[in-house]
Amino acid sequence: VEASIPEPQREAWTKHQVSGFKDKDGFEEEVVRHVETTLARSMFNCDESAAYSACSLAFRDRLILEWNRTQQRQTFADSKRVYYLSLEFLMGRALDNAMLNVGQKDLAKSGLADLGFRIEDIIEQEHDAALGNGGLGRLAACFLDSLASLNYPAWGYGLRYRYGIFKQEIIDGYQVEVPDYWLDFNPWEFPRHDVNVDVQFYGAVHKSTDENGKTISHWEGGETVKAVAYDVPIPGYATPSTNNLRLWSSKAASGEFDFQKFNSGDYESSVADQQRAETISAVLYPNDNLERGKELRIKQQYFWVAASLYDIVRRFKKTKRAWREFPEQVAIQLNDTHPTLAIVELQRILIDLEGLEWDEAWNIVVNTFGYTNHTVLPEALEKWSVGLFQHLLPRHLQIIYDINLFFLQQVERAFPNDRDLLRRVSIIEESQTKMVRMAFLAIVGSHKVNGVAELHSDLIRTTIFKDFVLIFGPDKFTNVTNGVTPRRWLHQANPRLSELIASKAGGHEFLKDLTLLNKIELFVDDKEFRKEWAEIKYANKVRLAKHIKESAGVTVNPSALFDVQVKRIHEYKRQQMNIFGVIHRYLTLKALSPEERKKYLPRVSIFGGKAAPGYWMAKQIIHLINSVGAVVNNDEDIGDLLKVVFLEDYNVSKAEIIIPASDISEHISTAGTEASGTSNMKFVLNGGLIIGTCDGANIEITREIGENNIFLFGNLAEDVEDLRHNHTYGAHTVDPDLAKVFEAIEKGTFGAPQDFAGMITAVRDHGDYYLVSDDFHSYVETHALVDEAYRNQEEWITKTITSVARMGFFSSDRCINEYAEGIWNIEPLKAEGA
Ligand code: NBG
Repeated sequence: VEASIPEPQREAWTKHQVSGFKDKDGFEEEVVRHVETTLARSMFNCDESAAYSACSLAFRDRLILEWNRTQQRQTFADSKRVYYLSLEFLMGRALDNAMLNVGQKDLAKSGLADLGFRIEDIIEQEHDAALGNGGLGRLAACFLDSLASLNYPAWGYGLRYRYGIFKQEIIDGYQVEVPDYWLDFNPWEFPRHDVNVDVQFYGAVHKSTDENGKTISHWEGGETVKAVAYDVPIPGYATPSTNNLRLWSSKAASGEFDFQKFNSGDYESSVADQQRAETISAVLYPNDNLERGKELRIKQQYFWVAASLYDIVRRFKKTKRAWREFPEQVAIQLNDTHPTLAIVELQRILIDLEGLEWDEAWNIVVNTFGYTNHTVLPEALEKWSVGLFQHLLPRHLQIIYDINLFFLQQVERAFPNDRDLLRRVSIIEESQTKMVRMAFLAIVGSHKVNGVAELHSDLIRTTIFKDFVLIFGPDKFTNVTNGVTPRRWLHQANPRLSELIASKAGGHEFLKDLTLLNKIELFVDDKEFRKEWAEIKYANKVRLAKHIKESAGVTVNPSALFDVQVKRIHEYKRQQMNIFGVIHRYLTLKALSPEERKKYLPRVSIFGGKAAPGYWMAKQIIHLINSVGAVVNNDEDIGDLLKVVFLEDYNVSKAEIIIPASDISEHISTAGTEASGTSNMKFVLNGGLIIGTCDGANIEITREIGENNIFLFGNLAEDVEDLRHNHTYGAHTVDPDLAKVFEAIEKGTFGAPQDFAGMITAVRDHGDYYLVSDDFHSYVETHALVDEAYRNQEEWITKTITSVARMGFFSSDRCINEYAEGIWNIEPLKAEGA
């Protein structure tokens, strides 16, 4: 049915065209209207949560109008679009961001005040949208903000998990996981029940021959699940452009339930089909940098990829262009290997459904896709068993075999008789159980492959993907160093600092062009500026201290040095080294006379982060941190000199409080393991210094801000392999200071020693894979330098101002422009007024 309104009736539509609220009065009117109609409440029962809902709905209505216009503009311009496929989008809260991006926060603040509410309390009501684990998911969220802010025609595609990342509770010092049922009320999504796609699983492949004698494959039978679209508007900053994030939710294809079964009295199993289908999008896998090879996970991947590609292809087909123009209209970016099946699915659509020849189709596919690698950790590289594929996606397995065959033939032609090379690069790993290597498939099926920081991109070129550089040449491999959005991570999280910068950098332009931050370096000696700079940091620390008191029950002194490590708990990120360092400090303090002790700089060690529920060692680390806190925080000899805090349930909205309050933050991964890190950028951008290893983006941060403004320590990536070799085959002795720390733990200073035995034996007896002992001495020494530097407050302030001034490079806007130019070949589409 043609859904477009015929010309004669359009007049009525134009006459009644909806527009968003124009001023404070209009805003208030919208809020009251939503309270009284949408929420069916009144001024007699409007609590903060209802006010939040109504306020969000008022903004959502505004966004949706801009969003409609943006989509119409993009369709009309018919220019190339980019599709960002990510299994994770760690969005955090939306209301504050929406108000700031559309430039209406002040209006909303005074409107809400008129209605009897404080805007801060209203913002606080919102539940984080936590559809991601850590850096990878948050990067996707920053990218969406930049794509919209820079007016790129772009869509995000993901899954609408019913349960996002679990909520973490700390009970008796242990992590306890609680489900995050975030969809109870979510004003930011639009269900599109009319936009749905049937996705097929299992079944079998049959061949037939057409009139020209060509073989055609038909994938038939099996099970069908329905994907329903939910759209989330993504507002750009200071532009009307509002992009779309489309999240798919799974439903039984047969409708609510099977009436046949129901009528025959089999109610339970009639509902079971429904529930089984809904399981696909039910829960986010809570692993960061780890893949488990579970069947439900690959079902999620195919479900999401198939629905997204169907949508993308449908949109392209409306333009009636020839297939060969597909890569001129469509760029698809694979956020890690999770969406790699999209490569196979597009090839399948083109050859099986659209009747293209293999080579023409493959050419289109390769020119469409780009692949971003986010890790070199072997346990995080996806591999799926051939048997599982055969069962779940039989036609895709055949296509993968063909892709591999043609690829290996190409390799054989270029490097004749190098059988070991063929074995090494084969997409199919010929192991005991044959496996499909998803990263290799992603490389072969994309025209560009990028890492996320210089060191990381060098590492993938010289280690895990070395053979592919030889085969495809170096140009296919590139680097795009990560970035963060200054809108959320400066303007929203640290409004006072943002205003102070604006007052010296010529207004808020720096939020659109972060290189303008360099203007504040001129004021590094300006007394007033410095004073206010320091006051803002202090106020942010007071705010965090209040949060620490409320959530962890620990009183901390805002004048102490705040030392922060917040990120997923992982052995490679080395929170264990941090807590060992804290214990070392504690033991040192205890050994001093009260007079000597007083000379020490007071410090608060703040930790936060979730452990994957099945990651035993990570949970042990959390337990040790809490156990050390319980002892140290109650030791009267120590008082304010050392406090140890574990902040429960670290997430995006808590990061917005924690990051602006940090003096020094820890980015201390074993060199060569952290692909980039992005919180390092956020901390420096907020006037905190960092202590870190020569790893990931730390290296480029150092280059930008100057090595006097960062505390680097530890072994270099190039030496890691030799060190590990020596641990195994040479004499491995534990650093003497670290040995004392182990001794204290084993004496029971922090509770039952057996609770922490795993952490100790990993270092002492099991090869110290993460080089904790090798780096410990320089880590402790560098912390002493931090203390010394912090004592000189004037110097410290100079360092922080200089660093912020030089952080312009790390905007996700720069990053997105690099992708647009070097990988996607797309142009922004400016709206009037943008
Ligand atoms: C993570 C890396 C981080 C990096 C983010 C974003 C994965 C697989 N990788 O170092 O560990 O900052 O990706 O690129 O989650």
